[in-house]
Amino acid sequence: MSKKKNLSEYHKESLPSAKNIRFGIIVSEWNPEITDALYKGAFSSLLENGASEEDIITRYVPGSFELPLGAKYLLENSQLDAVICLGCVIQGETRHFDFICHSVANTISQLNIEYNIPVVFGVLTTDNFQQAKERSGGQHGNKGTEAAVVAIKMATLKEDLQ
Ligand code: DLZ
Repeated sequence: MSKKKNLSEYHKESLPSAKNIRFGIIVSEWNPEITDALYKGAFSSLLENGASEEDIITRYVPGSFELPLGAKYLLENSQLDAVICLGCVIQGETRHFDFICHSVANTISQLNIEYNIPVVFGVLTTDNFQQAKERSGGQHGNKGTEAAVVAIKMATLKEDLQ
């Protein structure tokens, strides 16, 4: 379906400025080649849209399963307007995949409501390493970039309505 589509394209002109928005980024160390690329995509997209480096705090966790708790620590100890969770879970032949994906997605979803702050699900859940490569700076774009765009949009939406 999305064979040739770059899923990360967005209209920069219509995106609100990220200036003065404070971001947390939590990065999983599992599949580091992929999560490093996701991080670069997210970080550079925030800067390109007006965020400053001093307003971005980055922390690492061992695996995607730990992303929600890492995000919670950030939310409780830093004044943030949005948190981006970056990870990569590859299906392989283990049932870990289902357990980890469901747990991470559900718990990140809960954090959004519990803290009333956008916590973005920037986690690749792919069948294999190649698919992950294509979505972390390859032909299908970079999910880190998509997560940054979502964080900017949601933080701005909240600010607009307050
Ligand atoms: C154990 C595990 C496995 C099998 N696969 C992945 C993966 O593809 N991506 C990922 O981010 N983490 C994986 N992990 C590690 C778990 O996320 C977690 O760190 C451990 O189960 C310890 O809680």
